[in-house]
Amino acid sequence: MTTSQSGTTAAPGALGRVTFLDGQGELPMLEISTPWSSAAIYLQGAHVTQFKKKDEPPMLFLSQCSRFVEGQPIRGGIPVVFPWFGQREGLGQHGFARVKTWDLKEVAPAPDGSVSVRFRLPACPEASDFTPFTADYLVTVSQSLTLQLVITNQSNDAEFTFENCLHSYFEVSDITAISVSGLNGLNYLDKVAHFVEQTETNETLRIASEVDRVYQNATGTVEILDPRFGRIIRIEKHGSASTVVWNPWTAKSRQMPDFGDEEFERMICVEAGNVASNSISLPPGATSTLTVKLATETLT
Ligand code: TA6
Repeated sequence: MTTSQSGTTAAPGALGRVTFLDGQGELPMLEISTPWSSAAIYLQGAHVTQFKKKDEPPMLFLSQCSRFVEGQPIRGGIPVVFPWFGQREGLGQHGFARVKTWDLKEVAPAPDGSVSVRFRLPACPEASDFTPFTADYLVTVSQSLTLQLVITNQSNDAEFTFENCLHSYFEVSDITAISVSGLNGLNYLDKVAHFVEQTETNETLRIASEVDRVYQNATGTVEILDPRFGRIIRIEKHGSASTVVWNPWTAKSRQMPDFGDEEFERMICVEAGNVASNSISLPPGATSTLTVKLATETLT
């Protein structure tokens, strides 16, 4: 690690600042501030729980009912889903990476005011069922938020097959007032309709009921248009062939103990990753990088 463990740390002359704290539930976290924005990251799950540009509403949604308990997922922000997505028999949902406490390897405030931090998933018993791998996660906070999940197959002779997903929860003014563009023409697995495969025919997607869709072979940029907040959230990605869109709506919200009954009204998940038929098979020694850039701009 290249900076001290406590107090406020910044490279001399740099404008970015990193503060190490005990967050909710006394879980260790980092608060980052830059000339343009602020962010919060918990070591558990290397979980970005907030990114906010100055003079804008938060970009990420974080549930008021979230647990902050060691070994349990945080509800909201950006869970790192790896090495599997969804249910896996006998194992938990969405992999173990989101509930492990990641090692903080580097904190790098840059002269231009941005701040990058790098985490590594530590060795853990759950990983021993998989081909040996390393997982690094680089988070860069500036005018936008850039996330890079870097998986390397450390085996000399075996493939490593996995799924990954940056399960971003976005804050919106009103779920019925927003629309999502960039999905038209794509095929998706509809989890609300028993995984039946459908084709997106809408130019922009509007949400008026539970939506849980895995868009396949979806490599393009997606935008959330939010007229009441007067902003666009742009999700730009590389190394990702799947986009997942989720809003639990009323009944599912009530089933989730760590999510408020009405909170579905002001969130939407638009997630970038490689899941289902887009899972990744990495040859021995190879590396795969999933990069997601989240940015906002004014909607006029
Ligand atoms: O990405 C959408 C999804 O897979 C949904 O099916 C939904 O249940 C959600 O993730 C949340 O999963 P979680 O395990 O965090 O409750």
